[in-house]
Amino acid sequence: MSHKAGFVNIVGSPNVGKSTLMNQMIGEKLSIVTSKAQTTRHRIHGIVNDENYQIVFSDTPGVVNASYKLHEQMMSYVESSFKDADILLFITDIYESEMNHKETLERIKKLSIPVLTIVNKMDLGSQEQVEKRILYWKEKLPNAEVIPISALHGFGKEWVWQRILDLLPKGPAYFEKEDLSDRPVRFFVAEMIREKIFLFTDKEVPYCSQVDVNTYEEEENIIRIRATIVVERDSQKGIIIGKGGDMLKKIGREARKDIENFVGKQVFLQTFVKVDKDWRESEVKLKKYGY
Ligand SMILES: Nc1nc2c(ncn2[C@@H]2O[C@H](COP(=O)(O)OP(=O)(O)O)[C@@H](O)[C@H]2O)c(=O)[nH]1
Ligand SMILES: [Mg+2]
Repeated sequence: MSHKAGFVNIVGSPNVGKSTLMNQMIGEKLSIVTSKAQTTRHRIHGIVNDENYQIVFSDTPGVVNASYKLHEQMMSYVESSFKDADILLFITDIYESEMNHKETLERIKKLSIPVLTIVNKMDLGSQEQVEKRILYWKEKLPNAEVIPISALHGFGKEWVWQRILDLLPKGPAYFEKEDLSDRPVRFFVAEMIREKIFLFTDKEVPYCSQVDVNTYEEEENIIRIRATIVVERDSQKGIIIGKGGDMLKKIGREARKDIENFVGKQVFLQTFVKVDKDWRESEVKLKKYGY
């Protein structure tokens, strides 16, 4: 059998389970997952290697109508994801009755590559409910194959996997076969801290936060990391720090556990908080923070 390789790109509305599915497919937590919409801000590649194939998954931010500069940047990642896909996984869930973002739907209709419509969170619905969604999407996107799954529980994963392998184009690998991602460890460290901010704080705070890894020093038995949480206002800084520093300690403690799991080594994590007024609105600042 000749070698297969290709880009499998995941798109869909916010909160339908794109990151959960990507983590399931690569068997490693690369993309952060929370119950809040718009957790994912970048395109994140996760690579699965086998002797006979290489699949480059890419998770994207949910499609939204852009209301500020960071959104525009996030949507451009989604756009690029349409362009280089060999297979598109369009994810929806049993609750999404209609696609809010019409342009994305139109865009998918015009694609000439294979599209799989994945109806996620089937564990939360009755069989009737799931069947209704399947019929709906078959009608909306007649060229796409519809697959019901539960990404959280791994149900239907093998089906998706088999279809991807069937549809993957023949070709040589794009990345080294040892690679798991094209992103450096520092990126994932920042993402794991950002996930805790999403989990533990509310309202606008997570959306106005950004994490910068300032130093990452690997010693024989320990990795020393200094990271700065950047927010937009003093009031948000107060919330991130919390009473007597409690919140910042909690974010740091929980993030450190995840980072230690990820790097397989003891970690010493120091976190700081800084205000950078309206960073989400400034092109220069977005660039500086890696968007
Ligand atoms: N019950 C259930 N929850 C799920 C499933 N897939 C994802 N979720 C949850 O839905 C929320 C959003 O998931 P996430 O992967 O971050 O969605 P994304 O915004 O599309 O990347 C999280 O709380 C997940 O745990 C599923 O199959 N069943
Ligand atoms: Mg996500």
